[in-house]
Amino acid sequence: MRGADMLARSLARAGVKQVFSLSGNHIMPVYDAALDAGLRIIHVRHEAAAVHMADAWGRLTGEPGVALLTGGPGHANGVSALYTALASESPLLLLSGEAPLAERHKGAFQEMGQAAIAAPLVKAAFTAMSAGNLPADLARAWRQAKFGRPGPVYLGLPFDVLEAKVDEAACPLPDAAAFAVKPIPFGAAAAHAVLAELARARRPLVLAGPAMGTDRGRAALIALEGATGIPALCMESPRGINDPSLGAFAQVLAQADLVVLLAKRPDFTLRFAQAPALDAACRFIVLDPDPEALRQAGYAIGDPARLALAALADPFEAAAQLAGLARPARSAWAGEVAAAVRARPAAWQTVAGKPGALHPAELGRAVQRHLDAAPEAVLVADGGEFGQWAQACVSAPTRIINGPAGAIGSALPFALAAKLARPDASVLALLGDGTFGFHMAEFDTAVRAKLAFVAVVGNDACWNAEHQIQLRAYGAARAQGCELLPTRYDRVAAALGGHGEHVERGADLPAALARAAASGLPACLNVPIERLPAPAVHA
Ligand SMILES: Cc1ncc(C[n+]2csc(CCOP(=O)(O)OP(=O)(O)O)c2C)c(N)n1
Repeated sequence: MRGADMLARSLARAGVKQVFSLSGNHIMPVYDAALDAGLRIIHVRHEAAAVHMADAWGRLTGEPGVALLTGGPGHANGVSALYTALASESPLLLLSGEAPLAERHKGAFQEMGQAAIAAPLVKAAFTAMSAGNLPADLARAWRQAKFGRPGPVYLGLPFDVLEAKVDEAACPLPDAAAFAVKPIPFGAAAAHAVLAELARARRPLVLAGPAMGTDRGRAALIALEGATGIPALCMESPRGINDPSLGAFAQVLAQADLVVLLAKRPDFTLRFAQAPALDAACRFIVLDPDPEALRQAGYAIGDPARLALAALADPFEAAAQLAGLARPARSAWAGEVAAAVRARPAAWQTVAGKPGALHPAELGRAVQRHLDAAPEAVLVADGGEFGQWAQACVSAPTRIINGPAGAIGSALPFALAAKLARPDASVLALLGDGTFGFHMAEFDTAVRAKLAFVAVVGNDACWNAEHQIQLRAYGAARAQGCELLPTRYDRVAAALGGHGEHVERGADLPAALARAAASGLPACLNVPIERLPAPAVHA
């Protein structure tokens, strides 16, 4: 058996059903081995899309998504997407072919320091050195991706390692236990210490990091909030405390006197835990699975008197233990926080755009009604100002956004992987026109893979987020370079075999959304919108 067969069979043992891939010389043995191992290949049109798809798969299933890329430039193309997965704490395996070990340092075709290139953007990066060890290498990478704070892991696959023959009897495939991780336990004593601090606080908050932005994480936070009466929120937006989907959260945050950071870094998203975003006297309990993150939290918080408690903890274990031991309490504070998070300007319920250009809130209203009628929905939101409007106006039980990385462009690959992970769900992506351009060729992948979703492009013919910066910082007379054309992105989707419609009136949106969903194809609604700054929901 070849190393490639050992790898493909080990992937199947881990429960992997498909790999997101773009072919290339170095990895063709794995394509061949995938036939016998029963692995489906979702063949994409750009390597970064494969990594974004693996990212979405990880967020939706909790198990690492697998991207399989070719060596050199193929690998390099995919690397940028690792940053989004790392910041969103998404379990992912990047497997890239590499030049043969035997040709290293001799000028091999596409020889590149691939592990070194990936290293800053992953939890671990290493290269397989023997075919016999491939199953163990894969299991190790898998466990690393899932353990503690999840994230991407890189495993390099030199061509001669994939082609080398091994004696199967001498190298057994990993069993299920090899892929399992044990969470860091959170004992009753630690939980009681946290609960005692919480009982003394008047305006406590629990803030969770991006790893709890998943369905499982949101359910854990709802259970924790229900058991303790303490508001528990997930922060996963690059806009941090001004996350538009958290309404006027920044106002209540400034009043908190104790914040439990549940695998949530007190980083730029939380203004480094300093005043005025947080009260100068606010204290913190830091529970984090990563010793380095604990150290950084202490450094950011600064004054040791503000650090009530810090402990190594798995956030899910801690949430469950705290919920199990808490005595329920109700407070006006919880109601105030909930009202702040729900707060949206009343005008958004009725506002309409100009002829030929919808107001983003008008678009959001129609999309929300469409999603509310779907039995199961996954919302993807991405882009600049329109992405912020989308997140402020539209919600769904399951949501994927670009996350703290703040990198635009992942929406279409996310939507495609979401349909694969949730075949029965209505998958709807809201994205800006600039954002659409990054991975529009993935409509072709979606058509070939028979993955239907609806993408709604808020088209303001502009890289508006940057245009708005120009207007604010330099004035309208010096705004240059951020214009786009009013391109018919619906026609792009249709040309690639999908369903496309151009919708200029709010009244036409419900029927267009229904037709797009009923088409059974990957669909794009191109909707001209007004060029507005991101919403201010703090009123
Ligand atoms: C990968 C990446 N490149 C560039 C940026 C900078 N950026 C943020 S928003 C934005 C404009 C996005 O335009 P569009 O998707 O059309 O949304 P709009 O702001 O127009 O609503 C740009 C260029 C980024 N965040 N990520």
